[in-house]
Amino acid sequence: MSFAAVDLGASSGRVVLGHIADGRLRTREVHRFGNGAVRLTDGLHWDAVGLFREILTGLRLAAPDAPVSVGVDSWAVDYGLLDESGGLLGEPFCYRDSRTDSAARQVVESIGSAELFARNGLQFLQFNTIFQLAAAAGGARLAAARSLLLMPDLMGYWLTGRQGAELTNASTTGLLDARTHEWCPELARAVGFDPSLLPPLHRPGAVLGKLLPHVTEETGLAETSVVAVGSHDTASAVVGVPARSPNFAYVCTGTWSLTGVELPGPVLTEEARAANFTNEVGVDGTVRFLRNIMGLWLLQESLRTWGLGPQDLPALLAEAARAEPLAAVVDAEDTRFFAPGDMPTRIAESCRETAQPVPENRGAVVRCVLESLALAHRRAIRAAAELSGRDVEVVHLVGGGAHNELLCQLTADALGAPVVAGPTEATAIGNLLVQARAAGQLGDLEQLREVVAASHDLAHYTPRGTTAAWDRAESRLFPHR
Ligand code: ADP
Ligand code: LRH
Repeated sequence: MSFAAVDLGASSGRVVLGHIADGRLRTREVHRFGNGAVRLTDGLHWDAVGLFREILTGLRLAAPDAPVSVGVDSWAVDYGLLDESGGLLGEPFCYRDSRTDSAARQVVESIGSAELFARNGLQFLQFNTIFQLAAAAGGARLAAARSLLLMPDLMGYWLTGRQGAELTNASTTGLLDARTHEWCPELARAVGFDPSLLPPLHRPGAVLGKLLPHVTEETGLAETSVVAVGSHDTASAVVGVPARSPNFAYVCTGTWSLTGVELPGPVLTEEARAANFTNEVGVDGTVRFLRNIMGLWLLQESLRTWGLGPQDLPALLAEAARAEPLAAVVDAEDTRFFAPGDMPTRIAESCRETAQPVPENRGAVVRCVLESLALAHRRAIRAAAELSGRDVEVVHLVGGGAHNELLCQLTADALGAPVVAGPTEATAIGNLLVQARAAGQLGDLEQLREVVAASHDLAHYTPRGTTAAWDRAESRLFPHR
């Protein structure tokens, strides 16, 4: 019995087939495509229709294996608005669009950051859906809208004709109650939109329906159902962490580094809010207590600035490996790095402001990025452990960044703790495993993770030397903390 995972990342998407055999998950990528935001006259957007076309192409390529189900996950927070006939009201905005710069602060000032955190448990990120909707309030599109679908739910709607909101991704909107896991209509009203736009919630594992006839015709898939997975990519990635004990931290590294621990319930303390931690809902009602760190976006945008592409990465990483260690580090949570643009220049500015040497060549810039990420991973993991009381014995680094041996090693060095890297496709794997379970093949999360551990070659990194140099770098960058 085979399953198809559609995993849409901010930098690339893929369609992956999988089936369980002898307690292992066998996977085969059938389609991969690039993704990125595009600037139109009114701001930064995603090409939602283009992404759907790629999904259809991927499903056509998957058709010979006749997957019994398809599950879709994507990055969080972004949405399409539909009118009363179900038509899309403009291309979805990308979360990096600058229209939320002021709207987010205004919402926090009017509701109060403590009150907001007490309700939705989320880290302040200016792009949370609630802030995007505050920026859209009063506009013609929101006025014409009859429903709001997050990206994977939008793709699910185009596949099945059914509208709904999957819980893990809904928890990233800022409109979900962190305790009851129900929508907060009063928060919707407070930012100026009708709560009836928010569709009914469903959990990972729910069957959404069969493919629409024209999708069947287009793809050749006849009996395939669409099944809800952890549709927030990070929720699926955390399912795909090959942990063998509860005492683990994770770093889901792709465009972002989502760094934290998995807990049975939210941490809604004032300390957690002040440390800018988020409580996102995971599969099986778990909580992903984590911080969003700027991630390999810093590297992606540096490459773009230099006119280079992913094919140039190996040579650059080799240069970075030879560069001087810990010459300069920047705060990888600094919002100056959030908008698309010239990262090497922003990095140089940050180094000057903190009285550190400016990286002089590309290898040194990449070294600075990777060391800054490693330091940010360490800070988030230590804070997560302290704020939640969870012991962390091992750090699992999953996602595209697990390909990056230098990043994995530096993370182990900074933390003085072992790092287990892989799988790189943890998100697609988590997506597939939740589908396999919905088909009756697997049990609890622990068992899902046993399958991941049994199915993938993992790389083990042990820390080199002491963390003294990292301690010095940290106090150089954060002298008052
Ligand atoms: P997202 O889902 O956010 O689009 P991914 O998990 O696909 O991100 O990770 C993409 C990142 O992984 C790239 O930006 C790159 O830095 C890193 N990566 C991918 N392949 C390699 C590789 N072979 N070597 C080093 N890094 C890699
Ligand atoms: C990672 C991710 C992350 C969100 C961001 C918008 O792809 O889903 O968890 O915060 O995108």
